[in-house]
Amino acid sequence: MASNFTHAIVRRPCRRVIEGITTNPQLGTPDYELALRQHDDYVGALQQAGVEVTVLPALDDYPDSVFVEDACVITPKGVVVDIPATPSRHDEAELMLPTLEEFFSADQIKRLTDPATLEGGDVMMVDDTYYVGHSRRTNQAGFDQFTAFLAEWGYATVQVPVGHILHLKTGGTYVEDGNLLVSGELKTSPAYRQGQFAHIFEVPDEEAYGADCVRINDKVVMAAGYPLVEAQLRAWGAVCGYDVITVDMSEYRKIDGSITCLSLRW
Ligand code: CIR
Repeated sequence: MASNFTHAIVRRPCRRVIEGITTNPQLGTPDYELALRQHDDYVGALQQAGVEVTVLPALDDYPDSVFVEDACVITPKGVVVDIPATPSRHDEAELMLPTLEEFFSADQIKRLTDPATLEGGDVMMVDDTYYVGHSRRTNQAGFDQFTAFLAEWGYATVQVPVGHILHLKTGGTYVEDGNLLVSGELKTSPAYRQGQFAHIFEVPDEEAYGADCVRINDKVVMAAGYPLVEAQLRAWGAVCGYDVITVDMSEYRKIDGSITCLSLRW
């Protein structure tokens, strides 16, 4: 089932993006001006994929707020507002609410409650099934509450243990048509092996960052500089009818952000 996305939400990086949380300090500090230009290119890629992009203003007090994906999960039937696990990011979900209310009615917006934590980077949509990482950022209560909300909309969930990587989608993404990219520890995940995937591409470790991509209509947007991932995506795309767009993500990679993190899509 190919996606039919019409909208996306992004948020401009704030100056304090250079203070974003990172597990990769050896990559250095992001260059703010370059991060802005890369954000422009990312928005351009979304527009090329045919979605109308709402660009929210920067939030100066929230270094990681450019990663809007973690604030909520948008499904075709409604939205679940997340509770980010990290204190510095906790309020980002609440701050997204007024924008969500412009697009969704009150009965389409569900809210997780304490003690749940869940971040959108841990949620991967596979048609009507949502794979949810059980990670440092998404706890059992988050999974349970999310599952109950999605059941009301007719969707299933599958919990996937996540060890040392940040989020589920850090370790690979579904690009539709049965095609899954998977990297690192998730290569051996039973949840994926028993899942509904016709083709699984095991991303070599040196290209692990490239495993987080996003399919939007007849495009897949991926980070530039991962030729093996790109070749696989182009091979699938030749069969499935999509093109690949590459975007330089160097400044976001420095603070653990990847392609999917920078937008909400529906
Ligand atoms: C964080 O640690 O929360 C941010 N520096 C990176 C968030 C990346 N978001 C995502 O993968 N969905």
